[in-house]
Amino acid sequence: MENLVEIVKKFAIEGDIKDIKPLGNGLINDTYKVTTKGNGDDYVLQRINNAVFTDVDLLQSNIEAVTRHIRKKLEACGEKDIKRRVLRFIPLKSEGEKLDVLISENPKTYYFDGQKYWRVSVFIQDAYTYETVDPHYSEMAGEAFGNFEAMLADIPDKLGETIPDFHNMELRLRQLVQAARDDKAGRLHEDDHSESQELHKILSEIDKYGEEMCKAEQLHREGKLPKRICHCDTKVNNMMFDEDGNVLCVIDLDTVMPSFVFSDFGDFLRTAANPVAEDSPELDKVDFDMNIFKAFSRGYIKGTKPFLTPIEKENLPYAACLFPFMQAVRFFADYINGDTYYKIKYPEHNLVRTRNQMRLFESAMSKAQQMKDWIASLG
Ligand code: GN1
Ligand code: MG
Repeated sequence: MENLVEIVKKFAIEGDIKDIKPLGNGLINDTYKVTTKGNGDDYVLQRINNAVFTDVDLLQSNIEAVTRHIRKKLEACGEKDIKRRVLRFIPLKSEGEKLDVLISENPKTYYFDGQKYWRVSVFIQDAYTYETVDPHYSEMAGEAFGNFEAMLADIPDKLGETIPDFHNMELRLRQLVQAARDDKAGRLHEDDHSESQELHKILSEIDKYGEEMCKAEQLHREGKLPKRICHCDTKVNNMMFDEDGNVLCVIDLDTVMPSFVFSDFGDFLRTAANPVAEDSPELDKVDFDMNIFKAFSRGYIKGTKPFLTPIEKENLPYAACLFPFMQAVRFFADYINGDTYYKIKYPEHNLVRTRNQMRLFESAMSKAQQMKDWIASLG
């Protein structure tokens, strides 16, 4: 805690720190809430996982460009509650003597303590995130993520890929093949036959659908599918709602980068349409909920009306299948690699997640035709 206080003090925050406590349940970064004394703003402190985001400078300049652009748009349409509608990152304190910091228009919004990278943003007051949503909230979230993409369609800055080829299915499959070849943790060749048999079964199941799931890369190569600025981590809990249930803003902007629209559409449904958490071992409860799909797609198509092409639209059902599949491949590769990427709470955690996501994928695939009919009916 002492150490964290010292870190927060490097940033130009207002008010005195009262306490700092862990916040949220992200799988990559470490997040804390910084409460200040009195009525002023509270803050969010995050340690940026630079094993995952290796170019922190690029990461923060993407985020600054995105929040600046959205803030401008909101101001232009007379938004009164800007503070709760877009994240604001706090620059480092200028230490008086550092001329380059003083004259720079865009002072740095991250701090490197010699080992770790940190950043601070304003905590959004009276905002709520949810782990599950009903169809009504899903429709609003769909429109809000659609609007988010629409707002960023004319961003003047060129954003880089903070994780190159982040949602490239071909790459994710190659990484799984490599993991299986290396079998670093020895999990594919365990003495326990029933476990290694299960792992091989999952591998062959993934192999069966691999090519079909790489349709996006294929369409892109044929020049039929553009990359646009997307959020790329549209988990349900990355959207904030106000006390009356209205959408406030989108958070967790680390992965905002050029991608296919399938990323945002598919990843939201991966978490929202599954009645249980992505790491639930209760496989019989895993199901792809069509009511959530219908509501979310209605909202999303409304929000993306200004730009969505027919090819993008007709492939939204594919996106809904792709994301549980891709996540299964990523969790499984991490399991085989010996759990080096995602935080885990117990040794089989990544395997449990893999089973869950494969089950969700199968459920979504079984509803693909229903999804297509629904999307076509939305006109
Ligand atoms: C990670 O950090 P968090 O929990 O928001 C991951 C996402 C996965 C998700 C699975 C940079 O997101 O891509 O979908 O876990 N983020 C990164 O829960 O890999
Ligand atoms: Mg998150």
